[in-house]
Amino acid sequence: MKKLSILAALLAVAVAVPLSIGSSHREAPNILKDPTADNTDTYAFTAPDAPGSLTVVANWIPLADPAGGPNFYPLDEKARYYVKIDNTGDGYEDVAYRWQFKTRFRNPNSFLYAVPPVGSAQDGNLNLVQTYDLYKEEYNRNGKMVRSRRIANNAPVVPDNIGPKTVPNYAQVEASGITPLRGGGKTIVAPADDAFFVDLGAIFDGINIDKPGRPNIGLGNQGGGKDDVAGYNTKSFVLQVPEREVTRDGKQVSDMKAGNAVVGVWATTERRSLQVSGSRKSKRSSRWVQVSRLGNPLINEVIIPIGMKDKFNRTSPANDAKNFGRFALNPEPARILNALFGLGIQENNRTDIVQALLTGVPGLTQIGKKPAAADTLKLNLGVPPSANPNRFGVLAGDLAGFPNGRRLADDVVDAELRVIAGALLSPPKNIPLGDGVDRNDKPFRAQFPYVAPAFDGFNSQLKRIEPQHAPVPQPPPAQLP
Ligand SMILES: [Ca+2]
Ligand SMILES: [Ca+2]
Ligand SMILES: [Ca+2]
Repeated sequence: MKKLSILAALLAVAVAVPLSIGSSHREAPNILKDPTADNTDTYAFTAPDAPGSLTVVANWIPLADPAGGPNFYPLDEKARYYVKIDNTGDGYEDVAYRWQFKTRFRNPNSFLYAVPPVGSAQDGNLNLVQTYDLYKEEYNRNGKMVRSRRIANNAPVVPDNIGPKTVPNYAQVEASGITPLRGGGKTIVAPADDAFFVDLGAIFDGINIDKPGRPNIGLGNQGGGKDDVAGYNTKSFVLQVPEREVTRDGKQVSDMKAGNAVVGVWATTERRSLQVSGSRKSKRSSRWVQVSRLGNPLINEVIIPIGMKDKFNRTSPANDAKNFGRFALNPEPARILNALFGLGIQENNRTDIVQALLTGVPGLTQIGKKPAAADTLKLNLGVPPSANPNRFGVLAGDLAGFPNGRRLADDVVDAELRVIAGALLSPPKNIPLGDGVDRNDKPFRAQFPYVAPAFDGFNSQLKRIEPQHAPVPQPPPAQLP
């Protein structure tokens, strides 16, 4: 048992080392220098309280320390933030939602983000004010934009959660940022607890992992890990729209076998190709280029080699088969695991991985008859939400979870480790891999916006580490004359 546990832990090391901290937090050489444009995770699901709607959570800005004042974490008005949807299976977007931000300071002479108290997302006491317009773009089969419609204008970004003195009722402020959309549905852009959970420290310190009090950490289903993303915030864009807004025929989905049932979802960021920080002149003189993208979790982390990661971020899912198919078909993690431990994991022709993540599972997440192998998060909108969600999703027979879309609570680290080990092969090779962290540090919400509320700066526990050095000797107190 112990031997297996250490083995599993080492496996986790080998697979998870390239994933930095989070599912796509700072994963590639260029984007790690550009946190406001960095997609960290994308989720797509049918929310139990919103049947008939697609719900997407797309997160940007990794590892935001809740106490990171005085400016905290504004989004970049010089970037374009997208959620994209492919409903034809070619890997090109047919529908795209684009958020465009504006930033201003009410009082440039103050250092404060806000003057207490702040009671809403539009409160006049906020010094740093961000708003956005949201556009819905539609594309034809040739990839040409045929329609762009503004479905929200001048909507407020929910301010960062400074602390109880500045924002005494944060839930009220957050709720005031929920914005209804023309055409139906709603959106919010708000700081939130980062929904991704992973024990990175234990994975890096793999050899030392069986220490007293934290046994079996590598065995996935036995807990004992510590969530290294716990206590951090991110920026969540939550979008909920009627299915008819995103399906290929513009109609609601009748059931999971319907021809319009599956959509592929991913998020991207674009910047001007020649952009100098602070320069206004360059704004009109260069075209928009994609600098980040994220569909399935961990693809650019563990499947794409380091020399190709920036290319992955700037290319379209439509070209994934040509650009990166060989890396999914012959995944490096399988080779590493075998070289180190001789586990006999199938290294080549891993059509099971290509199908689960790229072409889709026939009858569940495949779009159309001949889908492209594209890294989009494929969701069958006809599958009703599960009454008893399982963190392993489809691997555990829960068809409403990953890789049929991705719910906030799905344990994608454990699920993908097990898929790489062979859980979807026939016959399946079942190795109970995992990082020992089974759930997020905060409970998710049953209602929009579903993510857990942002940690506040004043009460942040991130830096509460007892000093380990001896106290500095102090001179005797001075006597007042
Ligand atoms: Ca398409
Ligand atoms: Ca969290
Ligand atoms: Ca886990």
